[in-house]
Amino acid sequence: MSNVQRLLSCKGDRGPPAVAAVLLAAAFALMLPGQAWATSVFYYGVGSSNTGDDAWNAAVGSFTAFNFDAIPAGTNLSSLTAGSVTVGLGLAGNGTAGTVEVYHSTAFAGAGGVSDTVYDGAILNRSAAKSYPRMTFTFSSPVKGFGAWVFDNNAASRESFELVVTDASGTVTSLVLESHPSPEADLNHSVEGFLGAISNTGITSAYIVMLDRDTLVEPTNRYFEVDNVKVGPALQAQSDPIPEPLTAAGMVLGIGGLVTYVRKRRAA
Ligand SMILES: [Ca+2]
Ligand SMILES: [Ca+2]
Ligand SMILES: [Ca+2]
Repeated sequence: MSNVQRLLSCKGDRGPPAVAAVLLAAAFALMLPGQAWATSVFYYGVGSSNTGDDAWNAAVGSFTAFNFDAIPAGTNLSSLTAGSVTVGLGLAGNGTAGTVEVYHSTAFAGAGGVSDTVYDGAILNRSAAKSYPRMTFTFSSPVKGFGAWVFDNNAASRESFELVVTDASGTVTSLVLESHPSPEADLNHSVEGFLGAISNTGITSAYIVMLDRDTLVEPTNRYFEVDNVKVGPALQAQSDPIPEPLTAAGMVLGIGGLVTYVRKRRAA
C-alpha cells in the first residue's frame, strides 16, 4: 500500500484510532527522506557510444547544447545562457573554488576525440594552474535535464567519473562511468563517455566528479575535460508534483480527520 493509499484509506473517520492513524501517516509523509522520492533518471554512454546521449536527447525533448569550439583557449568561463536559464559554472573539491577554463586540444580532434562527444574546444577543470576534482553546474531555474561528455585526460593514471544531481527530491549519484574494462587499459586518455540525468521535479544543480579508479578518492592533481554540455528546458516550480503536494495532502487529511472526530463527539 502506498502512502497515498494509506492516507486515503483513513479518510472515512471511525473515531480516535483512525484519527491517530491519519496523523501518524501525515507525520510519516513529513519525515520521509528526500531520496525516497527522487525522480532523477540517469543516462550513460560508455566511450564514444552515442546510445546514452541519444536516449537523453529523446527523453528531454528540447535542450541547448554548448560545444565551446568558438571560444578562445584560455578563456575563464563562469556562466552559460541556455534560453531563460543561466548556468553557473565552477570548480570545487580542492580549496578555494575556481572557474572553468576553455581548452582546445588536438587530442580531441585526433585519436581520442569524436565529433559531438569531446572535440576541439572543451572546458577544463583548471583554474590558476590548479586542478579541481569537481566541475559544478548551477541553474537559475530548475531544469528538466542535464548532460555532458567527459574526457579522461590522464595517460599515466586511472580515473573514472560520476554525475551528482540535486533536484526538488534530493541529491542522487550516477553509477561510476569508466570506458576501459581493464585497469591497465585505463592508463590512457580518451573519451570516457556521456553522463546525463532527467528529473521531473527539476534539477537545481549538478556536478561531474573525477575519482581515482583504484581508491575512489577525488584526486587534486589530475585533469579532465567536459564538452557538449546539454541543458534541458526550465520547469515551473508549481509543476513539481512530488513530494510537497503529497505532504500537503497528508496534512489536509489529518486536519480533516480531526474535524470529523470533534463533530461526532459534539453530536453524541
Ligand atoms: Ca567542443
Ligand atoms: Ca586515465
Ligand atoms: Ca578512465
